[in-house]
Amino acid sequence: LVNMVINDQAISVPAGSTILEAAKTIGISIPTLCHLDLKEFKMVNKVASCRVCVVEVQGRPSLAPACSTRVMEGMVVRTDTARVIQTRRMVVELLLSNHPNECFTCPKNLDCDLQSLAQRLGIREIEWTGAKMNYESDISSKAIVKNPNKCIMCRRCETMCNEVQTCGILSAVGRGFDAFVGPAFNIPIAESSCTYCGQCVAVCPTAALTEVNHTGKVWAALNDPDKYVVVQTAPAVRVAVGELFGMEPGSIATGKMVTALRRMGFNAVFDTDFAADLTILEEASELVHRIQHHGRLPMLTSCCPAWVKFFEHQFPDLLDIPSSCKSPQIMFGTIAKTYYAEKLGIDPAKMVVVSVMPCVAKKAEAARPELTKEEHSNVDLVLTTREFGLMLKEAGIDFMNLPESDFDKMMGESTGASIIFGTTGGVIEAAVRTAYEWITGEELENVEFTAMRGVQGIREATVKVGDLELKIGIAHELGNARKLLEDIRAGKSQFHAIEIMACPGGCIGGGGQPYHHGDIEIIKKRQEAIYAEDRNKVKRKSHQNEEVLRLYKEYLGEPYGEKAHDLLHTYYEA
Ligand code: HC1
Ligand code: SF4
Repeated sequence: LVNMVINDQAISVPAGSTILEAAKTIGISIPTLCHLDLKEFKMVNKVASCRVCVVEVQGRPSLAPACSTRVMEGMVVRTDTARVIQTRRMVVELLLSNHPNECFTCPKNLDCDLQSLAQRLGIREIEWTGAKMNYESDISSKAIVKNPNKCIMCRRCETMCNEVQTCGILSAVGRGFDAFVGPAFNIPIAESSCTYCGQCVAVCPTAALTEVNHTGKVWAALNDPDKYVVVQTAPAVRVAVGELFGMEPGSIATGKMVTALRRMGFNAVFDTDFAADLTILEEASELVHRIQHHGRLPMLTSCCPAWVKFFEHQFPDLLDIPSSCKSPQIMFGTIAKTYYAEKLGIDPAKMVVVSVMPCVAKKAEAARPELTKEEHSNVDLVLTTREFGLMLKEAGIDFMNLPESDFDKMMGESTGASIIFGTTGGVIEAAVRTAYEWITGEELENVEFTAMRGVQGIREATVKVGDLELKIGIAHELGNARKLLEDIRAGKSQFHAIEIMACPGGCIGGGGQPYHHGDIEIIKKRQEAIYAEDRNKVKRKSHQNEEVLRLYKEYLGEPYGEKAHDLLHTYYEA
């Protein structure tokens, strides 16, 4: 421990702590802007570029950034002197002098770290008139909008993209007042190797990076009497949407969410979890098939669209190892516009399928050419959890006081196995629950595979399935995925199956979720809620989903059979 004094209080803190961390232990919150520290997910932005967190350290002539200055024995720090406060204000005023004055219409209005900092520091006027940037927004992609004029060069997105995701898309472009972070040579995002994981969006403190907005198109569809509009909700949305309405992180809001969607006017409210169970029937079949017929191993899960983009861009020589299963989102769209449309006698061209997803890459996935056969796409519009919340506010729906209700029948049933898709490790755990029973012919009693759970970037588990020692690998964040893929490429991988999710914690930490503002506890609480919701279910194995079984009986035939292949499987391209 190191002994020191902050604002006259003597404290002892672990050696290696920063002044910022030390101050926090005694309830002193030093303002920050560029700083971001989600340590357990290895997401740490340490550039210390903004200088908002400066403090006075006795004996040092210049102010020190609290986020990157380590404590030392006998250090005496003040976080509240007139000089400190003046300097912080000046730093923020300079940033504001170079920032567009459009808070009213900004997508991050009331959710912007720069705006809240200006409020916290009580800034009411700006002394300088800075040069404003005047770039066009980059609207080239189906998922992410980049507005360089709002970039404050905090470099959070760059750290995320380059160090955590190892995608290397983002770096500084231009100089001085005109500098911003973007793809090299400022090429359009759509022409880069961006995976659309959206983690840059998740950590951008301003609206320099946001999602493509589908809310207007969804309202238009809901108000079009010729359209039959169905909605599906992803597993991770129900454990996060409540945060937008003041519920504690980790609250489960499934029933209210369903009622809210019905009140918005959707003709049918369905669950992506239904399609996740369907995915497991296909994916577990594929895994068993590959194991029993000496197929290509390990098999990789394929439901995370950013991860799919990543291996297409970065590992084009390994395109035969991912599962050929479409993601649950896309399987849902396909089944809605075939089986469900036929059952109800609705012309699929008049059906609009909307998804509510924790993810921005799902917008790009829904627009992939090979998944948008014929004249209509399978999934037409994708809302993030945040956009869904905004629409509810716009409609004046009092989320907190809504009664709970259930999903509609035919594509609304789900098991616990499908719910755990929402956090990394859950997809493969769900697949093992089913594959175990299929391979051994015995009932699996304890369905919880705790070795597959947690927040570590790479996890391994071995499950005894009859005579087989089934070896499972799990990774979240693309940098960790890269390590597992490099092992495969080098012929060193021992796994039968690997689950990969691009975002920290999986979909619960997706780029379309309510902003976590750097609080890792929020992501962990969502994860606990996912496992709690699984335990709440009587049926916890995908092959127990009656609606899925009926779909096979009435329409698809056998899992992994011809019709299932035609409708539920896809291919990848470099
Ligand atoms: Fe996910 Fe999935 S779990 S990818 O993380 O396989 O987005 O929640 O909907 O498709 O089911 C996201 C979540 C989601 C799909 C499923
Ligand atoms: Fe990088 Fe992901 Fe952002 Fe694309 S979406 S720029 S891959 S962090």
